Amino acid sequence: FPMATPKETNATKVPAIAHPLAEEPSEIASNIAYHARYSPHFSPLKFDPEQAYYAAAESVLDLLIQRWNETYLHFHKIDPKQTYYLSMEYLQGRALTNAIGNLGVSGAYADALNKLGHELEEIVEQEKDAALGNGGLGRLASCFLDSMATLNLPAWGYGLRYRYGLFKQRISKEGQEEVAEDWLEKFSPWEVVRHDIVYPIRFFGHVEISPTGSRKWVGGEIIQALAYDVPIPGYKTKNTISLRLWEAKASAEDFDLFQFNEGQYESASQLHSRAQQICAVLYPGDATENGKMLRLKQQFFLCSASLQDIIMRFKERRSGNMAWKWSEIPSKVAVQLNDTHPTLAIPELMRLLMDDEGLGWDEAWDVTTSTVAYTNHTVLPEALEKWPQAIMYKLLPRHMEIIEEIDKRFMAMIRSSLNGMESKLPAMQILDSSNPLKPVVRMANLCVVSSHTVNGVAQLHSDILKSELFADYFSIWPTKFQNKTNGITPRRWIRFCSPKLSDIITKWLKTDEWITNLDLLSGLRQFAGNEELHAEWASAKMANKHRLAQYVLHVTGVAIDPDSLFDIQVKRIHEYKRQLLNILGTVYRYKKLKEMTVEERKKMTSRTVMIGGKAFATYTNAKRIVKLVNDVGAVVNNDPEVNNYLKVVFIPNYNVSVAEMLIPGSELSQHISTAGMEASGTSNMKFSLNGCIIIGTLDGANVEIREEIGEDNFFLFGAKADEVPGLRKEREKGLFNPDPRFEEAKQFIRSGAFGSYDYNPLLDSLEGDSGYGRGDYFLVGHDFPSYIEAQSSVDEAYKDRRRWLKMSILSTAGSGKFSSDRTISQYAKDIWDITACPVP
Ligand code: B1H
Repeated sequence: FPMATPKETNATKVPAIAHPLAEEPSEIASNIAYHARYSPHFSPLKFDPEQAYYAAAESVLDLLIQRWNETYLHFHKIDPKQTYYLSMEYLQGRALTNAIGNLGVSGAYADALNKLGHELEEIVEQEKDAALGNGGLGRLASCFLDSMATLNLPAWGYGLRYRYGLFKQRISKEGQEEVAEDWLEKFSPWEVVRHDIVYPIRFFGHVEISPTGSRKWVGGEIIQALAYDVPIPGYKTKNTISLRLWEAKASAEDFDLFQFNEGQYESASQLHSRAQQICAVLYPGDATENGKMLRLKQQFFLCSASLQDIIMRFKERRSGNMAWKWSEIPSKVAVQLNDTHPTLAIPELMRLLMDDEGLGWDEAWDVTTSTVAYTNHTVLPEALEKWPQAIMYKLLPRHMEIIEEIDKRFMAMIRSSLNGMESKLPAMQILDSSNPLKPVVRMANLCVVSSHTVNGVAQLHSDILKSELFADYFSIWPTKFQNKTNGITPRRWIRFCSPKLSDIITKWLKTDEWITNLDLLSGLRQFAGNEELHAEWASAKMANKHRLAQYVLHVTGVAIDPDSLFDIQVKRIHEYKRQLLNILGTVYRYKKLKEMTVEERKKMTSRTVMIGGKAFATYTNAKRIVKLVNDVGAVVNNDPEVNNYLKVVFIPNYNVSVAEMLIPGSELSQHISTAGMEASGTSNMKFSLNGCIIIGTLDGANVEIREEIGEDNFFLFGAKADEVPGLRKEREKGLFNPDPRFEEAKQFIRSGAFGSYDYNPLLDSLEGDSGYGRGDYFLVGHDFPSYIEAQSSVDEAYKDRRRWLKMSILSTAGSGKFSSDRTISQYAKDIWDITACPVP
């Protein structure tokens, strides 16, 4: 083990005993040194932080594999009913801190790395985020896995192993630029390839009818799905479950050696490159015909591979028992669809049961509908998937037959048994051929018709599903609809990202059980006015603010003052989330500051406004908003007259790791979507849990957060969901009178105060006739005055330090409901009917 620096010397001194289950620092250090030496990924010439990270991660994987195997042997033996969570997205973020934290070996790892001349804090920074998701929906799936493991539930996640996950965001003079993020550049130490788990996935082809009338899908092309498993350790339990990610491969037989030898290299490996495309990127743009086909291929690839795997496991566990029946599937298997993206699981399960296993329609339908459940995550019309029938016929001819049959039988059922529903049929049908030029399949309708349970992700959202989006279905199947308010894992989102605050909570509650029983946080309420707690709370917050300020300086070059109010809005950039309301309010604040005398200014609360988030690459207005925030920041931060009172920072490349830095240092956070449009939101829960006060609308989970923490501890403004349609109508009739402050803010931007970029198209979307994307569809103008007033109340409240600290403590104290442990327990009981299966 050649040496080059003093750090390396330390590593070389440690004997490589490598007991794989070591949990003592010196043994762990040996294991890390062992991996640094014998893992073939790096030359053994150096032991720099990067190599130390990989070696440490591999040594953690040793610990996990042991638990993983025990978990699966145990599940195999007990054969409990098991849940399979199907999702096109997982936003896992980094794994090292989480893994050693859940295993309870963080301290031992810090010591071990010290012995090797490294700091744990520096080592964990080496890891790239696994960003196989876009935003809230993907992060929810990851929080759910953490809770399933922690609750010892027999469950698996299924997803795709994208080569390139969510893009990296760079900010230039032009605004946002997207760069491919190579999370697998070196390799990921957290995945294990399962060379023996491979399934064939067919695309295109045709349906063949046998003389007996049975149907079979044949021909087309076949791509292989290869399993990669990522271990998901539970907190303080042996149970370690699996996130199985599929990769697409062509087989060797599909490589045409003859053509290759003829020099036709591209056509020789055609299927190989087509296979490679499937998992190349997360959510490729679907504006083009090619893009649509690829996205649909991805969806089917996930569904088919996962269901073949599920059925294989079901059969495997029944081997030796000749008397088993297919009708037992629903008592052993629950499949949860994370939005409509994996809808094809429904016709694929039907196909596998009928065409491969020989079941009749009725039996296959009973099994399918008793197995599959669907979660809806949005009511935005543009996000409700509608696939052109023409593309579906081409790619999945047998599945289209099955979907047609489901649709036909559903309509017949309505016609024969339910009077007065006829008129509703066109909207309820799965196949929508109302536009003969472009008939489509409505995936949400297929899900509702074929699932035993449909749920929304916050109470308000679930109510909207019942009263609007799925009202007709609700009238015939009232018991099918449920609410499961989202949650977040307290491990990642407070215990590991804010250890100082966590220690204080443990000290005052005299137990750390709150980490797995978050309702215990309510025990902090009795101390909300306690001065000693206030001092400790304030000091932890201040330390987190300092850490955040350093980070901001590092990534943006802007120095921010930890004594100012840290006001944060981070989430995907979207017009309905109304970052534009935030920045218009900030522009208004800036203008007022400019107009003040020095004396007046001195009375103002100093603020640092931070906004971060990625805009979809082709979403023009979202990109204009990113540019505007950056332009406003450039002017305000360099204005010596006011920059002690206001800074505006765009946080680049917002992702899970950045969130873990921002949220603990936040004091005010903005969740200000137009009421009725944000299904739930989950960052609101993370901020609140970390003692951050919310300014927000009555939308999504905000409603429930406000209920839990008390209305005095929440800065509310804006129209309510049931007022929104009326307000849009009024506007249509020309009855809307804009507040002069709103006009002033827009005019200030139009005047060129923030540079010469043409912001008129963006601001014009807030004016004129109503309609989606114009006429201020998102009601920024309507809510602006109440927003500005709520912000003034924030300024006043922040001046009263004791009041603010009390609100902060009460926010944390009231966040118990929003643990994903609570959410997952409810899914397990009310939808999946599964129970814990702890490894002894
Ligand atoms: C949510 C999505 C989504 N809802 C389409 N819908 C996508 C839709 O790639 N696509 O095509 C990707 C994602 N994401 C979010 O889900 C909601 O907006 C949040 O309010 C909610 O908290 C989150 C989790 O339920």
